[in-house]
Amino acid sequence: MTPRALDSSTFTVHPEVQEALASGRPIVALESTIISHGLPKPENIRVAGEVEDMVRSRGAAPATIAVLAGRVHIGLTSEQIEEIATRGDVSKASIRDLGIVCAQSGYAATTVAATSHLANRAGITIFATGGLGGVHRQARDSWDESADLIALSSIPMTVVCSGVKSILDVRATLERLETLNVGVIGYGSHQFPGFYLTDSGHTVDWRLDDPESVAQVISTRHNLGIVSGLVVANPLPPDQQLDPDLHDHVLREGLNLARDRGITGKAVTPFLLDHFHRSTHGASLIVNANIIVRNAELAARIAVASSTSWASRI
Ligand code: PSU
Ligand code: MN
Repeated sequence: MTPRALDSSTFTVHPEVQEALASGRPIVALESTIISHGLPKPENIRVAGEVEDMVRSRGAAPATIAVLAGRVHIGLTSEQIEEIATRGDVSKASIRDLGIVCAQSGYAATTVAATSHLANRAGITIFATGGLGGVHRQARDSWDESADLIALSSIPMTVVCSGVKSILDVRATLERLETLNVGVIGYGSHQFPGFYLTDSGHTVDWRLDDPESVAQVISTRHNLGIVSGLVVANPLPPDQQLDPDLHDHVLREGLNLARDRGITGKAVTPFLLDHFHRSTHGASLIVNANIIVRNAELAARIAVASSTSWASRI
């Protein structure tokens, strides 16, 4: 599935990922913005490691993606994960930033959009994260809509996530996903998850209940020549979600603070996530970490089911 050979002056593929690509073994791409900008230190290093361990324990190779000293790394060593988690000069890169960061030998963590682009470039088709970017509240005035959405309209990536962060306008985001031809599947539920919360209050048309069914949809989309992405929305079990009252209170507070302090653009998401982590005294952090690890587990199971069904056809 590799579109064209990767240019070795730009890309470094970790040996574990290289071996998996060569032998058709399952791989799960992982983004790095959640490490550098989404989670506080030092928990970010721990969570990034747990996520990779989970992927391996389910039989797939983890490929955390980031830009280090101008090179795109598909798969990181634990030292490189630590670098992304701790350096002060790691920028948050969407697709449009990649060319600049690489040409200037910079360091960047990749968003869902940039990770999807790079994973696809490397021939990886399944990706796990916490929450997708989306349409921000008041987007009618600010025009703030994540490039994640438009990226997924033209990249055939399956993204396992727990919906979009509750800080966003969920209804508008679902509308945009429809407009942009991005498939949305509820995993084990017709309710679209609300990231920290099990249920965003919005429903989705399609529900699948096991990794094999998702793998079948992925291969059928491929046969149909559909080149847009597929979102697999994986809700937390209700007993693992953040307390909904606490959530609503902290969210209102955070949105007001962001407005009062004039926080805009790509700083909005990290600001609100940080506010959540501080104001819930770490409760949201535990939930956030759990979300990412669970999504990595499901993505690995889908990747394994996909490679098994491909193999059985040869
Ligand atoms: N969801 C999280 N934490 C994050 C992000 C999403 O729970 O850090 C990151 C992802 O990398 C996503 C990006 O792609 O935020 C979206 O940012 P923006 O809204 O600026 O496009
Ligand atoms: Mn934005």
